[in-house]
Amino acid sequence: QLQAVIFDLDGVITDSAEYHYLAWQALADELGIPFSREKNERLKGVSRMESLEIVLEGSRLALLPEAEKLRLAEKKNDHYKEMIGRINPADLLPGIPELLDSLRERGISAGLASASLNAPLILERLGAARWFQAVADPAELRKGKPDPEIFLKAAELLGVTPGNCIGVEDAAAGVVAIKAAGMKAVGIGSAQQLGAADLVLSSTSELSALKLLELYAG
Ligand code: G16
Ligand code: MG
Repeated sequence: QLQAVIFDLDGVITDSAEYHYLAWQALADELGIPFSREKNERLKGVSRMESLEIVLEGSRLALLPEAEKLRLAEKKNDHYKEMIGRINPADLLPGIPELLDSLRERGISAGLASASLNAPLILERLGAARWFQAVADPAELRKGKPDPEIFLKAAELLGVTPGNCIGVEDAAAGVVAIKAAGMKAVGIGSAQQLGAADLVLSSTSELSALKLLELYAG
């Protein structure tokens, strides 16, 4: 029986990716290093410090001492936090409130598996914290996606068996993490990028509790 659905945040619950992009672009401009939307694609689902490494890749700044890198990451995060301070319930992606209500009515738990240290703040701003029975804390984990650790942690916090869960992700590394956790995976985006998922939907508006139950049963 389907016990829980475990969600990624950025790109699935809300589009905070745009703010991440703007904050990284501003930092890159300030440092005088090239950055683009294309390069930004590689940052999706990736931790803050790993993202910085990708941003600095190919530049001399990649050789900066760790303390300087931490300072740059903090600068990006301050700017990012300033922008996400404006997030509100209207920023929930289409179909998500209906899906979370419907899961709750059916007694199916919801968990969050986001690589973002800002996830609890964003859930509060969205008015979405009430829907989630568990939020995995990425600060406590050793490995990021594509490692399954964060999805397994969310299942553990919910007290459910991974095999009785479905994970929902917008990033290829996230889909790999879900499958490695032994869960069924739903990808939100293009089938070309998320081919490893058991079901790919082009938008969150296509998600429904019925579709998830069908996927689980099939
Ligand atoms: C999100 C984003 C990533 C971001 C990461 C860390 O992950 O997709 O781009 O780098 O969180 O965010 P922060 O700097 O806020 O800790 P997810 O897993 O929700 O897609
Ligand atoms: Mg994501």
